[in-house]
Amino acid sequence: MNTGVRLRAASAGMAAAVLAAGVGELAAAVVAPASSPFAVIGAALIDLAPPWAKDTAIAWFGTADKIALLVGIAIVMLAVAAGAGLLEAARAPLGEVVVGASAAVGVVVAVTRSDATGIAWLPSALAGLAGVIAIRYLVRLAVGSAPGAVPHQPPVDTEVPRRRFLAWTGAAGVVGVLALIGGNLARAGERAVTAARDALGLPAPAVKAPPVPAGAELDIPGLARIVTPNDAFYRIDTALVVPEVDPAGWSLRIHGMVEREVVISWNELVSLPLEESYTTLACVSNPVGGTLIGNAKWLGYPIRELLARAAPSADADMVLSTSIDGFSASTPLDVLTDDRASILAVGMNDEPLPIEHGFPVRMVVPGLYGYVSATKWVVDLEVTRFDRSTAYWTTRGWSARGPIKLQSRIDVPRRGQGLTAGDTVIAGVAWQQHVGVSGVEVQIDEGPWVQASLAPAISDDTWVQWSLPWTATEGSHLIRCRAISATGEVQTEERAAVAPDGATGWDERFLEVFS
Ligand SMILES: Nc1nc2c(c(=O)[nH]1)N[C@H]1C(S)=C(S)[C@@H](COP(=O)(O)O)O[C@H]1N2
Ligand SMILES: [Mo]
Repeated sequence: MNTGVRLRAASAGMAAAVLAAGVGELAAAVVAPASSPFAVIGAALIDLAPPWAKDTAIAWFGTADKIALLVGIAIVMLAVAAGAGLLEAARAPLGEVVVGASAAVGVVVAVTRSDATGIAWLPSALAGLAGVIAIRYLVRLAVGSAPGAVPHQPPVDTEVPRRRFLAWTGAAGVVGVLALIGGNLARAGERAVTAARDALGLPAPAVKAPPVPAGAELDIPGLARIVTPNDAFYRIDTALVVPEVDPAGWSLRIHGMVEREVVISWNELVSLPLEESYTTLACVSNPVGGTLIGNAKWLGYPIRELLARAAPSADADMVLSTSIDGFSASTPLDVLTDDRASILAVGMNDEPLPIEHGFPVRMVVPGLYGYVSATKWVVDLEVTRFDRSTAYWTTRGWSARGPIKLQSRIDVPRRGQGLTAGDTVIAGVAWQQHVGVSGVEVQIDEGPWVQASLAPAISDDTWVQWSLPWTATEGSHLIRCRAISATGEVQTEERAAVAPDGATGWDERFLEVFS
């Protein structure tokens, strides 16, 4: 094969793959969004990824980790497709076999997902069909022989077949891209759930949260707001395609080591006396100084009350909560039955839960990292024991229990903000949910620790803002902070990685102050 033929064969393979991906995405949009080939392959990769891969993905891409994964899958797919094109040109139908086998992997993964519907196989199967036909036809054009001829005959490299090749390959690519775009715009189910959410009024709370205390919001530019707006709230989950749960069809089953099983529907849940509470959620993958933390006013019903209906047996010590997409979390039973505001939440900052934050129902538990407590799109609570059952991240190297560690963060001054000498303010947030923070200290240029002033906290279940006036002098400076908990614990200097149970260490900023 000469270079021209090789290039065309590889392009033919890639065009066939783009067409196949488009067909798969479009089919999925109509019949089963969560079963699109990209969604299922991505979901399987997320599930198979070792713990360090999750760390690295979040460390590199933060909350854009999902886009990074999809781009990665696309690159690998194009590379495989180019190879399949070459293979098809050299020895048909080997390229078709590669495309067909890739689609078959998609089908198998799609039907084995926990949220698979009866037609979960269809998008990948149609994608495979389109891919096989396209690569067969396009590669034949690429090697310059007419369709129907044997492709590895000596190429007849003339102008007319080349034009025909370019036209067909271009068309396949363009149609594929349009189908990809169309499929993603036309997620029928996602639109239906959005409409269902828009149509819902938020039920009135029976117990309102006390107002945010005066002075809790320091209003310093650059400092995280005391209540995080929904659209700025961090999002972390394993769901490449957001689960679509219609409240009308939602129910939660409480079972396992209980006296009686309890099933509760959406209508029953929202007719119960709902309570408001402020709770700061934090991700175990939040590095020191990181932003995978947010504070909201939640509206929900105490899980304690629902568990009481089911009557857990005395030797149970854990509740395994499971989401519709198969994610699960292990929460100590006593944390769900003591007097804290562990709730099945339906509202977030006076709105129904945003779809990506768990609509229609999620768990919110003060004091524990999200991976062991904050199950979104929750549908099942199994009362069990830590020695009998294991949650999603526990099987991937994370700790079975995840109490939030004492932490503090410097928000301002920001590095590289172009600070000039003179009076300024150092400010940030500190937290140890359900324990509370009693103080924050700041150290400048390795000097003595100075007490910052602490704004009033909303409650022990939320973070708190702190600030310290500072007269900045020209030159480089190193600023550190550490929190002191309500029980007198001083935030440790010792650096720990996020895995297996949360980062520790002091947040620090190197700053350049200009004249
Ligand atoms: N269904 C489901 N719920 C989930 C997760 C998930 O992957 N799937 N991730 C958990 C983790 S690790 C965190 S930190 C919180 C984040 O909640 P948020 O996205 O609303 O901020 O959700 C938790 N609930
Ligand atoms: Mo998390």
